[in-house]
Amino acid sequence: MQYYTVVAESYESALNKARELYGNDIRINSRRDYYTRGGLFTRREPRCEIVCYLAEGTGKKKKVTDEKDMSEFEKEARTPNPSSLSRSERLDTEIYREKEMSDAEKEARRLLEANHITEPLFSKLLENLPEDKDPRIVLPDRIISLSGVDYTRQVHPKRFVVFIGPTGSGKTTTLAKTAYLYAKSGKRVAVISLDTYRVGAYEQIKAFGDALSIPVAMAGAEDELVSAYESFSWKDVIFIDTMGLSPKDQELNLRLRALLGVLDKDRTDFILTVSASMKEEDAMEQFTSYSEFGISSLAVTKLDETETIGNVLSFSYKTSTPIMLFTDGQKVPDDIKKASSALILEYLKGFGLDMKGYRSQVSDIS
Ligand SMILES: Nc1nc2c(ncn2[C@@H]2O[C@H](COP(=O)(O)OP(=O)(O)O)[C@@H](O)[C@H]2O)c(=O)[nH]1
Ligand SMILES: [Mg+2]
Repeated sequence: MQYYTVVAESYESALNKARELYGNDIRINSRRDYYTRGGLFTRREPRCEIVCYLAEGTGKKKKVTDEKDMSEFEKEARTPNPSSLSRSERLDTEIYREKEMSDAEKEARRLLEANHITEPLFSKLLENLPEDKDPRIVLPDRIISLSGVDYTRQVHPKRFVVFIGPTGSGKTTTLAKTAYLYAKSGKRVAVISLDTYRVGAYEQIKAFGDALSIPVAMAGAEDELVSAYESFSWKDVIFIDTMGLSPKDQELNLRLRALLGVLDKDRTDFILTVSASMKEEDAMEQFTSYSEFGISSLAVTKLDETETIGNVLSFSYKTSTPIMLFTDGQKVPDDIKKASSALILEYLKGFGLDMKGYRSQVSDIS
């Protein structure tokens, strides 16, 4: 008689797997429950091994359907007695084991999920993962090498820096913080706001400008934009605030496109502001609707409202758009940081950067 061995996480899943592989006429000869050995990164896990055979020619061949009560099936399956299995029959056993994931990969997946890292970055980070190395050491390195940080624009912004993105994502606040960051580093900066439509928009940007001693001009039409930036001809960088595209107001969108069309593309950077707590589908939708402008980099806002930044890193990777800035609060001009590898590492959760946990693991081995 041909015997089959199936190993799975529980008796039920082993039985289901056996039925899936060998059909519903399978009978169970023996069952063994045990735990896997715990590893450096993993807990012990339950396993159930069943040895089964096909009830052929017994005359009792009976179809067992999925609906049939499991315990009845098991009772019936307990013939013949497990001890009657001879040594040669055991050797004849065909062994099926679900492909076991290495401890390192399991831990790596757990870490990536806990940090909300999504595809395609998720799979990329797991590619050829070494089984004998701690994923908490391997992964941060990989995350950093796959994360795009826009160091160039941080230091050498183009003449026009336009902030685009949905209403409420933090464009105006982030623009004011960024303008101040450059002013502090010795650049001569000015602000032009194209948001002449929203109530209170002028007051908001003017208040920031006054508080930070940065000149602010408003421009609602192309000629006004041209004369505004000409009046700032002696400035190094001109930051341009926009009102965001509206899914409902096509006329407004046309006007924004016409206004931005005035700027010399080669001398303009378009920064898309996305809030860190935004859902990935929404961020993708925004990215697509603004893609015609040629998005240069991302300003990720409201980091203070999220626990992890995996979604942001995944979005940046998926859209091949580097991150330039992070903001983590409403305070202008303080709550802004230039993106960097060090900052990304700081926001990763549960890696070897949790030094206390890491040290105790190390002392366990030595
Ligand atoms: N918690 C938090 N709030 C922010 C941050 N950046 C902006 N905000 C707030 O988000 C709201 C919308 O910001 P605003 O700059 O007017 O967005 P805009 O419509 O895109 O110009 C304001 O209440 C800001 O104070 C941030 O980093 N953290
Ligand atoms: Mg605004």
